[in-house]
Amino acid sequence: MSAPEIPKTQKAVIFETNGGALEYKDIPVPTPKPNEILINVKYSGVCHTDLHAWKGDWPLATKLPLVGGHEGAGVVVGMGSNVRGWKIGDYAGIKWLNGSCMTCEECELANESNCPEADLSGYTHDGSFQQYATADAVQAAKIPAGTDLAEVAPILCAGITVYKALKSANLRAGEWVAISGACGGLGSLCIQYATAMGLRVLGIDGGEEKAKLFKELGGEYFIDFTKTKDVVAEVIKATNGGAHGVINVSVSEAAIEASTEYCRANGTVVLVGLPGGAKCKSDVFNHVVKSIHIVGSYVGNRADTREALDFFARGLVKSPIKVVGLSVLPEVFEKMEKGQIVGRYVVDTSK
Ligand code: 8ID
Ligand code: ZN
Ligand code: ZN
Repeated sequence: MSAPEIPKTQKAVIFETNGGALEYKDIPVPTPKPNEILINVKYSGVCHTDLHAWKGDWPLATKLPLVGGHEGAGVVVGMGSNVRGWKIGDYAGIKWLNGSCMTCEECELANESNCPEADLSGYTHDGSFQQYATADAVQAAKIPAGTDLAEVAPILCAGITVYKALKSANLRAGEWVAISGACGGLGSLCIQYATAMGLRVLGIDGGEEKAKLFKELGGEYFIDFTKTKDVVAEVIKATNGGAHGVINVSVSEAAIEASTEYCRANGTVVLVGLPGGAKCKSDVFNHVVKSIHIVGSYVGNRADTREALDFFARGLVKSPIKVVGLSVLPEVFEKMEKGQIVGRYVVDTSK
């Protein structure tokens, strides 16, 4: 394929300060560094992390001004001189981990997301809320030709993250996994990966619409936290003794604490959601006597990416998406802040 014409400017959503105006406007198209590919982003998922980044919720500074977004799916339109393994026209994905040093101990062990020099899309590196974005050629995700780019977008963060989190829970087929925040972006994919792995899925989230989505995606037992008085007791009853594993994808400190109480003896609580300033409180007596494990899980590596995409390609996982224009990103953030997103919103960068 001949090199496509690349414009000088493009549409993007950009902010100058954390919590400041989200401006939809024309900005220059970036030039790829020698190690980078240039991707014409067609669609980008909107992850709750993008909202945290904009608000400045975490003890890690964002680049400013910043173009957010890290679930970008598009087409390779350019590349730097050192790039190997990509050609113009390939489908490529922008992930949270844009690039890493590849020489430190964590990179050597394939824990690239834990690299002290990790470069993060939509955080320290302009991300996918623009029509053209750059990505390190080593870390960019390979997306098979013919894939629906809107539907694959959420796999690039939400899918990879929950797939890795489920692996971190060390569960066996037939065991119970509880998903706290089951019907948001990460949760709605987690239900399906868990089901595909042969696990029994209990979901906790709030509202009728989420209860409906939970059943549609194959979940077995739903608890509405806005209506249930004692979530801990109900999980223990429904799972006959507690969930063998818990995936915490809600943005709630209280929900994380509760998960340490309804986790079964010798089970694993996986921390994924990142409520600003939160602490994981676990009663020491309960923790010891039940010998529970509490582990953190942070996106996934290149193998997790390939495997998570493979579940999607085989039709085992579908993205429950709603597609809207990039220009209405502020409205998506507003809904997300209120916990009103059912499944995942994906922005179309052409609108
Ligand atoms: O690698 C990682 N660890 C990683 C990767 C990607 C995202 C971590 N995250 C983090 C995000 O930064 C965010 O903090 O995971 C969290 C969830 O991201 P998301 O799935 O993109 O958010 P969402 O779509 O808003 O879904 C959150 C769900 O939690 C429910 C909400 O109703 C919503 O459906 N929820 C809340 I808020 N409080 C709850 C509670 N107390 C709850 N569900 C049950 N109990
Ligand atoms: Zn994300
Ligand atoms: Zn490194």
